[in-house]
Amino acid sequence: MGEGRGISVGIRVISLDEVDSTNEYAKKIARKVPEGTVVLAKRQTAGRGRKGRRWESPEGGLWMSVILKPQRVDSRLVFVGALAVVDTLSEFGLSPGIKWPNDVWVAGRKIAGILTEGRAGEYTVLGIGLNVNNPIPPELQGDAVSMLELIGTPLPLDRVLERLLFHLNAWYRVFKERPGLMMAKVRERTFILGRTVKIIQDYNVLIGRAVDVLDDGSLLLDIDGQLRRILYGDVSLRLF
Ligand code: BTX
Repeated sequence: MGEGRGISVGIRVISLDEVDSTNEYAKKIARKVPEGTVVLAKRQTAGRGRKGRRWESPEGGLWMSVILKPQRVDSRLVFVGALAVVDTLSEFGLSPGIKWPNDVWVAGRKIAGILTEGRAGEYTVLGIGLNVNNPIPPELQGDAVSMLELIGTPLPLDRVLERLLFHLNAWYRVFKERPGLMMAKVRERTFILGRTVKIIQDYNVLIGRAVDVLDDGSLLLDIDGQLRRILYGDVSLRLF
């Protein structure tokens, strides 16, 4: 497994005009390509979020998947993507925050989503969707936003990609060498802490105050004075 220090996200970029989902494509080739290979598409016809939800991916956005081969499967890899997006957006003058566990928001609206999928001991595909210059469909207006809408002018997609790859490299390295440091940054950037949230866990609905993100990536919720750990991966979170 590639655990060397020389691993570089974006060492190879496969650029496609159209694909169903870059995550699906990446999963098909993951075993045959080196760690750090990126699959990029101008548009996705069946972009996916969690639990089979649809991810709108018209031309103009950044739709990509990174193939990683960490020693162990680790749900915290989602934060490598979230922090890289946060740092990229900050460089463009925006003030993003992480909506635990896998979205990035700016000004109360979702600008990016991260979807990790993988096969234990073999690979993890880190999928990132970032609204850059793409239009936001009418049904998502009010909930979703693009960099274009916030900045007021279209951005060169290759420049955004270059900064995102830079930050993905940096955070992947921190994840491997100092995961505690990465989690400290996640905590600092998670804007839901201190707020009352609603967690939907299969048939269970929990309402409580988000207290902390623990080092294992789980969310600590205060429900009427009782602390409960919520594991990543099986929840939807709503803000009040
Ligand atoms: P999620 O399940 O947290 O979010 C999906 C929800 O987000 C949808 O139900 C919809 O309400 C909303 N949504 C859909 N499209 C957009 C959009 N363009 N911008 C903002 N909100 C939207 C989040 O899942 C994870 C998404 C990962 C997407 C990447 S793109 C590259 C890779 N390939 C792939 O198929 N998925 C990933």
